[in-house]
Amino acid sequence: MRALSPSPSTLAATLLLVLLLLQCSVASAGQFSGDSSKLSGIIIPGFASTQLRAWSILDCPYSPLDFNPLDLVWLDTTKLLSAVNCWLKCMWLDPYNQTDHPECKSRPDCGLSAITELDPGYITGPLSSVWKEWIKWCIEFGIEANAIIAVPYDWRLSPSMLEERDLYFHKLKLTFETALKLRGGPSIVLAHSLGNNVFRYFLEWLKLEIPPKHYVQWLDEHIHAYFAVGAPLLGSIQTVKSTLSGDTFGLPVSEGTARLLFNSFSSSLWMLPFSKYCRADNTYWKHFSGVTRRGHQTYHCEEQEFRSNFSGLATNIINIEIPSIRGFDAYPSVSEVAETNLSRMECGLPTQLSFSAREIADGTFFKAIEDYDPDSKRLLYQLEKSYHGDPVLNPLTPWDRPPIKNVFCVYGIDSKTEVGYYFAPSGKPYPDNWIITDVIFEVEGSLFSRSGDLVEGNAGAASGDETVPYHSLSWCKNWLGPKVNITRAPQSEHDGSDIQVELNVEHHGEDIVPNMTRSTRVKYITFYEDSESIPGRRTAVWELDKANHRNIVRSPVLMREVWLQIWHDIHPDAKSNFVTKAKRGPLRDEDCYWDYGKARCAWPEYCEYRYVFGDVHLGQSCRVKNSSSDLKLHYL
Ligand SMILES: *[C@@H]1O[C@H](CO)[C@@H](O)[C@H](O)[C@H]1NC(C)=O
Ligand SMILES: *[C@@H]1O[C@H](CO)[C@@H](O)[C@H](O)[C@H]1NC(C)=O
Ligand SMILES: *[C@@H]1O[C@H](CO)[C@@H](O)[C@H](O)[C@H]1NC(C)=O
Ligand SMILES: *[C@@H]1O[C@H](CO)[C@@H](O)[C@H](O)[C@H]1NC(C)=O
Ligand SMILES: *[C@@H]1O[C@H](CO)[C@@H](O)[C@H](O)[C@H]1NC(C)=O
Ligand SMILES: CC(=O)N[C@H]1CO[C@H](CO)[C@@H](O)[C@@H]1O
Repeated sequence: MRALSPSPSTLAATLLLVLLLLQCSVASAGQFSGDSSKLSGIIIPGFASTQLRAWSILDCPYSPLDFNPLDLVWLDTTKLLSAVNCWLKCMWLDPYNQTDHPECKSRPDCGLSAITELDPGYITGPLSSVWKEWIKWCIEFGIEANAIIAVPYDWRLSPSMLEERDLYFHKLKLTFETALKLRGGPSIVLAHSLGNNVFRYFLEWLKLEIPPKHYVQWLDEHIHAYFAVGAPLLGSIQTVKSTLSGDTFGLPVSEGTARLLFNSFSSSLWMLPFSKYCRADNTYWKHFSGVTRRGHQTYHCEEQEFRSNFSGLATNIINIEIPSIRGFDAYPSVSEVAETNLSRMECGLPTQLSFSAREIADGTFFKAIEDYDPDSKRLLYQLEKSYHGDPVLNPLTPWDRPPIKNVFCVYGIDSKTEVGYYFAPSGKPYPDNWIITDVIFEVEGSLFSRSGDLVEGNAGAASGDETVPYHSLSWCKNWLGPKVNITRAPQSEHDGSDIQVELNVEHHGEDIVPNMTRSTRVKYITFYEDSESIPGRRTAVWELDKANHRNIVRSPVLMREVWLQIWHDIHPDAKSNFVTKAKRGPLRDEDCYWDYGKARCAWPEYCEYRYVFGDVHLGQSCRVKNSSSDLKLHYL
């Protein structure tokens, strides 16, 4: 009933009023300040979060359903169920040159609906619409329709193919420029998951596109802040599972089919895990020194890579049993690896080999199983062509802080997350030729096997967000300077009584872990903030307890914090560097509820009882007070 209510929430109205007033404030030259009506929000969605539509006519012989132009391909579960072979033709790409199937092709949809309407009916969770809630917030806060821009992309493609086939990065640059021209102000980038890899590639591509001395100026003019949400900064371990044994993401297809499909996409390797101690050559400088790079990509590893065991991650990512030996020469490419246990191989026993993130990213692993797996050659081909040999950036290398004014890195922690796998031959033919015999999980700072046994390794201070491990998510703590202010506050509305602050914590290279207490019943959000190390620029890391990788973008806490931070940034009276954490009251009618114990609306300072025709229960009639715009000034 309330969703249908025609009157906008009071907060939206008051916020809009504030925004209109702000419009009149005079912006000082060159510096963006105080005019939210000029801001645009640009959303870069994650893997599999853009709709794909058919751009062909395909008759499906044994099914009543055909594919006609503009029919939904990703994701129409009815068609997937009734005509799986047709559907596969429309999804599949040639594993070498990434061309479409001769009978059917699909192209990404455009506009906001391309990322908000992903068939939420059949599948819940992973693939359903993650952005719908976000858009709802924007509307509730009075943001104009043309201020929110989605930049959907064909998530099946590698970055260079995105540009080659769709001119994606070219169009993305125009999107920023159009937003500036249309609304007169910079944009806020909100990227989720793989969207962060896309944005990173864009920043490198841009370096080659505009004159070097205008690069930072372009960024300052066009981008006010970058929110990196759930970024797999050192890759995602689950990619390895999808590559070797298939991951259906909840779709009604077999794992083998999922594997075939996933491995036909060149994007499948974009999120491979890599070592934080090894860096690929910087293509940018090569470009100017005139050295052409052909053939082998080189990684330069710090000594630490060889002194520590797991490339800085929790454990070896792959432990795989190689069927049996056909003589040492069968795979000379792994001589160093194989050398470690030659004696067992000569006896013809199955051999278990282990691979760290470095050995996966540099191709050693795929070479090692080349003789046992038909997909290896194709994957190696894509790895060398689309990643190691990419003319703009080899993305399988650690990312330094991007030169954007305000960078916010946001992720969930302390969920059970897969960090390593044991594979063995299954005895079945390709594509079902590997089975997972064990999985290593990280759980709140410890490693466990599937059977629950504790495992030795290099567990981080916390665990990941269910999809991406902690080491990969928290890499952005390296973007903070040597001194950091840390604040831990409850995620829910709070009055400031349970808030912990540590100012100017020093750290050098290693992970920063606050010396703070945690009540087991409270979910916290921990803020790491630095506004000092680079003059005029701010960096922050927000860790949300138990926030899940895919659902984090629709979590009310994230939306509230992003809104308050932006609200703070554009307010001419803002004095602190970051929005205060001292208190969090309800912001929307939905946040107000009935307190049965006290027989009144909770948060009386913010909420009042105001019945509106159509309310069904007490809580619904608790609404944010008209006067709450004054209260919002507390957040400056
Ligand atoms: C503010 O409150 C009054 C009654 O107290 C109500 O009539 C009015 O509609 C409210 N304003 C908004 C914008 O909701
Ligand atoms: C891509 O590969 C397929 C099959 O290998 C081939 O038929 C097609 O002509 C190739 N396309 C291009 C553009 O090279
Ligand atoms: C590396 O692994 C070896 C053997 O498993 C172990 O003895 C050694 O302590 C490990 N080194 C580090 C730095 O963890
Ligand atoms: C953590 O804080 C407590 C009290 O605030 C202090 O006694 C303890 O030494 C601190 N530990 C570290 C490692 O700083
Ligand atoms: C930490 O907070 C204090 C007080 O707000 C501020 O002066 C200082 O610059 C902050 N430190 C960093 C590293 O941002
Ligand atoms: C170098 C190495 O790890 N060699 C081992 C290979 O396997 C045999 C039998 O299990 C061990 O005795 C070796 O130490």
